[in-house]
Amino acid sequence: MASDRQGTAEGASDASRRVPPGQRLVNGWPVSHYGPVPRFRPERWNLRVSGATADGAERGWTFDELTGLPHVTVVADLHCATGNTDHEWYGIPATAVLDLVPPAAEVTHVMAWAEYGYSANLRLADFTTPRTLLATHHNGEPLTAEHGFPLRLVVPHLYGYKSAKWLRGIEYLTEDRRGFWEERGYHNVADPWKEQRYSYQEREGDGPEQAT
Ligand SMILES: Nc1nc2c(c(=O)[nH]1)N[C@H]1C(S)=C(S)[C@@H](COP(=O)(O)O)O[C@H]1N2
Ligand SMILES: [Mo]
Repeated sequence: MASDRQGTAEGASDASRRVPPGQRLVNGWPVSHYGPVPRFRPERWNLRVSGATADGAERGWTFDELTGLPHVTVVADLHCATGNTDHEWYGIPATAVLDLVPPAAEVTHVMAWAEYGYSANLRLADFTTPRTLLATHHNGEPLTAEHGFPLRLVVPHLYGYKSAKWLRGIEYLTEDRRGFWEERGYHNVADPWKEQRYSYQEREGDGPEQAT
């Protein structure tokens, strides 16, 4: 997980900024997730936007429909498992989802939903950074199955557990709710530059309830 590198958006080229404290560069691209790798079945697959939408309606796209949405390239590492030097992601900016399916005014967070019930909660502001992507490609190639094919979230500025692989849904939330790892002892916010790894480090306001 790592950092923003020099690239298309506002990344820094200063090497000291590239790797957050306690992180190291690793060779290759390790695979890291809980549970099996799902098989992509295009005829059953969709991406759903649900929860507190502005008009109260849900919206869904097939994979073919998704390819018609605007795409951008973002150069960024992943901060938990990897520190490879050439992660170039290509996909749909998260902001495009918000433009196409406006959230209700009360929305403060989103839940990213993936296959097999994996989930990761994000503050709306973390979801709407220009570098947060619904990625379909990595270094010019479609994602491999292990890395999230056909679609994964990439939140470059947070620890990797926020970057849900095999993404299937975005739920708009009007209050914060913990996702899969956030319920299992990981930090609700997950900023690697602040080393927000574990929920016991949470302070007032970092999570939906007092950390214990
Ligand atoms: N669906 C799903 N996505 C997931 C996970 C998971 O267990 N399930 N693990 C996360 C964690 S902890 C990390 S570090 C990154 C690793 O991504 P990679 O395997 O592509 O390197 O995926 C994240 N996305
Ligand atoms: Mo991770």
